[in-house]
Amino acid sequence: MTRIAEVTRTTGETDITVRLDLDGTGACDIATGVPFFDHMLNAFGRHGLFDLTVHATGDIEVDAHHTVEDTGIVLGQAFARALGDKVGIRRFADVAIPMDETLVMAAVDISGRGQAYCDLPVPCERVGTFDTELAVEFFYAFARDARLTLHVRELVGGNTHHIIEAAFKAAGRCLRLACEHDPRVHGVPSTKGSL
Ligand SMILES: [Mn+2]
Repeated sequence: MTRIAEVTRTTGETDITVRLDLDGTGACDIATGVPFFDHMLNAFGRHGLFDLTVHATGDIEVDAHHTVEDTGIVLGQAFARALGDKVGIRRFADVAIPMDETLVMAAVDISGRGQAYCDLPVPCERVGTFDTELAVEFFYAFARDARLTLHVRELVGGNTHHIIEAAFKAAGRCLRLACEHDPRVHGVPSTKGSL
Protein backbone atom coordinates (compact mmCIF):
# COMPACT_ATOMS: atom_id res chain seq x y z
CA MET A 1 0.00 0.00 0.00
CA THR A 2 1.41 3.36 -0.98
CA ARG A 3 1.12 6.21 1.47
CA ILE A 4 1.25 9.15 -0.88
CA ALA A 5 -0.83 12.33 -0.94
CA GLU A 6 -0.93 15.46 -3.05
CA VAL A 7 -2.78 18.53 -1.81
CA THR A 8 -3.22 21.91 -3.48
CA ARG A 9 -4.69 24.89 -1.66
CA THR A 10 -5.23 28.33 -3.18
CA THR A 11 -6.36 31.43 -1.30
CA GLY A 12 -6.10 35.16 -1.87
CA GLU A 13 -2.77 35.09 -0.04
CA THR A 14 -1.05 31.85 -1.07
CA ASP A 15 -1.02 29.11 -3.70
CA ILE A 16 0.56 25.92 -2.37
CA THR A 17 1.01 22.37 -3.62
CA VAL A 18 2.48 19.62 -1.44
CA ARG A 19 3.25 16.10 -2.57
CA LEU A 20 4.26 13.67 0.18
CA ASP A 21 5.39 10.04 0.22
CA LEU A 22 5.65 8.85 3.82
CA ASP A 23 7.78 5.87 2.78
CA GLY A 24 10.33 7.76 0.72
CA THR A 25 14.06 8.27 0.94
CA GLY A 26 14.28 11.95 1.83
CA ALA A 27 14.19 13.28 -1.74
CA CYS A 28 13.00 16.88 -1.48
CA ASP A 29 12.00 19.54 -4.00
CA ILE A 30 11.25 22.66 -1.98
CA ALA A 31 10.54 26.17 -3.31
CA THR A 32 8.57 28.59 -1.10
CA GLY A 33 10.23 31.90 -1.92
CA VAL A 34 11.52 32.04 1.67
CA PRO A 35 15.10 30.72 1.60
CA PHE A 36 15.52 29.85 5.28
CA PHE A 37 12.11 28.14 5.29
CA ASP A 38 13.21 26.10 2.25
CA HIS A 39 16.27 25.07 4.26
CA MET A 40 14.03 23.99 7.15
CA LEU A 41 11.62 21.98 5.00
CA ASN A 42 14.56 20.25 3.34
CA ALA A 43 15.86 19.30 6.78
CA PHE A 44 12.39 18.09 7.80
CA GLY A 45 11.98 15.91 4.71
CA ARG A 46 15.53 14.63 4.62
CA HIS A 47 15.56 13.50 8.22
CA GLY A 48 12.00 12.25 8.06
CA LEU A 49 12.95 10.18 5.00
CA PHE A 50 9.88 11.59 3.30
CA ASP A 51 9.81 12.30 -0.40
CA LEU A 52 8.52 15.82 -0.24
CA THR A 53 7.65 18.39 -2.86
CA VAL A 54 6.54 21.83 -1.66
CA HIS A 55 5.84 24.52 -4.21
CA ALA A 56 4.46 27.71 -2.68
CA THR A 57 3.89 31.21 -3.92
CA GLY A 58 2.63 33.70 -1.38
CA ASP A 59 2.39 37.37 -0.54
CA ILE A 60 5.96 37.55 0.74
CA GLU A 61 6.02 41.23 -0.23
CA VAL A 62 3.92 41.63 2.96
CA ASP A 63 5.99 39.15 4.98
CA ALA A 64 6.42 35.38 5.10
CA HIS A 65 3.65 34.77 7.64
CA HIS A 66 0.91 33.59 5.28
CA THR A 67 3.31 31.46 3.23
CA VAL A 68 4.78 29.70 6.27
CA GLU A 69 1.49 29.16 8.08
CA ASP A 70 -0.39 28.01 4.98
CA THR A 71 2.43 25.62 4.05
CA GLY A 72 1.97 24.12 7.52
CA ILE A 73 -1.75 23.71 6.80
CA VAL A 74 -1.22 22.02 3.42
CA LEU A 75 1.61 19.79 4.66
CA GLY A 76 -0.59 18.80 7.58
CA GLN A 77 -3.45 17.92 5.25
CA ALA A 78 -1.06 15.85 3.13
CA PHE A 79 0.10 13.94 6.24
CA ALA A 80 -3.46 13.20 7.33
CA ARG A 81 -4.37 11.98 3.87
CA ALA A 82 -1.21 9.90 3.37
CA LEU A 83 -1.60 8.23 6.79
CA GLY A 84 -5.01 6.97 5.75
CA ASP A 85 -6.48 4.46 8.21
CA LYS A 86 -3.27 4.44 10.35
CA VAL A 87 -3.27 0.64 10.50
CA GLY A 88 0.01 -0.80 11.78
CA ILE A 89 1.79 2.46 12.63
CA ARG A 90 3.90 2.97 15.74
CA ARG A 91 1.82 6.06 16.67
CA PHE A 92 4.16 7.47 19.36
CA ALA A 93 7.75 8.65 19.03
CA ASP A 94 10.19 11.04 20.59
CA VAL A 95 13.66 12.17 19.64
CA ALA A 96 16.20 14.75 20.76
CA ILE A 97 18.41 16.28 18.08
CA PRO A 98 21.63 18.12 18.91
CA MET A 99 23.16 20.78 16.71
CA ASP A 100 26.46 21.62 18.34
CA GLU A 101 25.58 23.54 21.53
CA THR A 102 21.83 23.26 20.97
CA LEU A 103 19.52 20.36 21.87
CA VAL A 104 15.85 20.25 20.84
CA MET A 105 13.39 17.43 21.44
CA ALA A 106 10.19 16.57 19.65
CA ALA A 107 7.50 14.10 20.70
CA VAL A 108 4.51 13.06 18.64
CA ASP A 109 1.31 11.10 19.05
CA ILE A 110 -0.64 10.40 15.88
CA SER A 111 -3.67 11.02 18.03
CA GLY A 112 -6.38 12.26 15.69
CA ARG A 113 -6.42 15.49 17.71
CA GLY A 114 -4.54 18.38 16.15
CA GLN A 115 -2.49 20.27 18.69
CA ALA A 116 1.09 21.52 19.09
CA TYR A 117 2.88 22.72 22.20
CA CYS A 118 6.10 24.57 21.51
CA ASP A 119 8.71 25.95 23.88
CA LEU A 120 11.32 27.29 21.51
CA PRO A 121 12.84 30.55 22.72
CA VAL A 122 15.38 32.08 20.32
CA PRO A 123 17.78 34.97 20.91
CA CYS A 124 17.33 36.61 17.47
CA GLU A 125 14.17 37.92 15.78
CA ARG A 126 15.46 37.11 12.29
CA VAL A 127 17.53 34.51 10.49
CA GLY A 128 18.21 35.88 7.04
CA THR A 129 14.84 37.30 5.99
CA PHE A 130 12.95 34.80 8.15
CA ASP A 131 11.00 36.05 11.18
CA THR A 132 11.96 33.46 13.78
CA GLU A 133 8.54 33.59 15.50
CA LEU A 134 7.13 31.93 12.37
CA ALA A 135 8.75 28.59 13.25
CA VAL A 136 6.16 27.86 15.93
CA GLU A 137 3.36 29.19 13.70
CA PHE A 138 4.35 26.47 11.22
CA PHE A 139 4.25 23.73 13.86
CA TYR A 140 0.85 24.89 15.21
CA ALA A 141 -0.70 24.92 11.74
CA PHE A 142 0.91 21.63 10.72
CA ALA A 143 -0.16 19.69 13.83
CA ARG A 144 -3.72 21.05 13.67
CA ASP A 145 -4.30 19.94 10.09
CA ALA A 146 -2.31 16.70 10.38
CA ARG A 147 -4.53 15.94 13.39
CA LEU A 148 -1.67 14.86 15.60
CA THR A 149 -0.18 15.94 18.92
CA LEU A 150 3.26 17.50 18.64
CA HIS A 151 5.51 18.80 21.38
CA VAL A 152 8.66 20.70 20.41
CA ARG A 153 10.85 21.66 23.33
CA GLU A 154 14.23 23.32 23.45
CA LEU A 155 16.34 21.58 26.08
CA VAL A 156 19.48 23.68 25.55
CA GLY A 157 19.59 26.67 23.24
CA GLY A 158 22.38 28.70 21.71
CA ASN A 159 22.46 29.88 18.12
CA THR A 160 19.10 30.83 16.63
CA HIS A 161 19.72 29.05 13.29
CA HIS A 162 20.71 25.91 15.21
CA ILE A 163 17.63 26.03 17.46
CA ILE A 164 15.13 26.28 14.62
CA GLU A 165 16.94 23.78 12.41
CA ALA A 166 17.19 21.27 15.26
CA ALA A 167 13.45 21.70 15.83
CA PHE A 168 12.62 20.90 12.20
CA LYS A 169 15.01 17.95 12.16
CA ALA A 170 13.55 16.63 15.40
CA ALA A 171 10.00 17.00 14.13
CA GLY A 172 10.86 15.23 10.87
CA ARG A 173 12.72 12.36 12.50
CA CYS A 174 10.06 11.97 15.16
CA LEU A 175 7.27 11.86 12.56
CA ARG A 176 9.20 9.28 10.57
CA LEU A 177 9.31 6.97 13.58
CA ALA A 178 5.68 7.55 14.57
CA CYS A 179 4.37 7.02 11.02
CA GLU A 180 6.45 3.92 10.31
CA HIS A 181 4.84 0.52 10.31
CA ASP A 182 5.71 -1.71 13.26
CA PRO A 183 5.37 -5.38 12.26
CA ARG A 184 4.18 -6.22 15.78
CA VAL A 185 1.25 -3.80 15.55
CA HIS A 186 -1.93 -5.32 14.16
CA GLY A 187 -4.75 -2.97 13.30
CA VAL A 188 -5.00 0.58 14.57
CA PRO A 189 -2.82 1.13 17.68
CA SER A 190 -5.55 2.39 19.98
CA THR A 191 -7.62 0.74 22.67
CA LYS A 192 -10.54 2.69 21.18
CA GLY A 193 -10.01 0.98 17.84
CA SER A 194 -9.59 4.20 15.88
CA LEU A 195 -7.40 7.29 15.81
MN1 LIG B 1 21.51 25.18 8.62
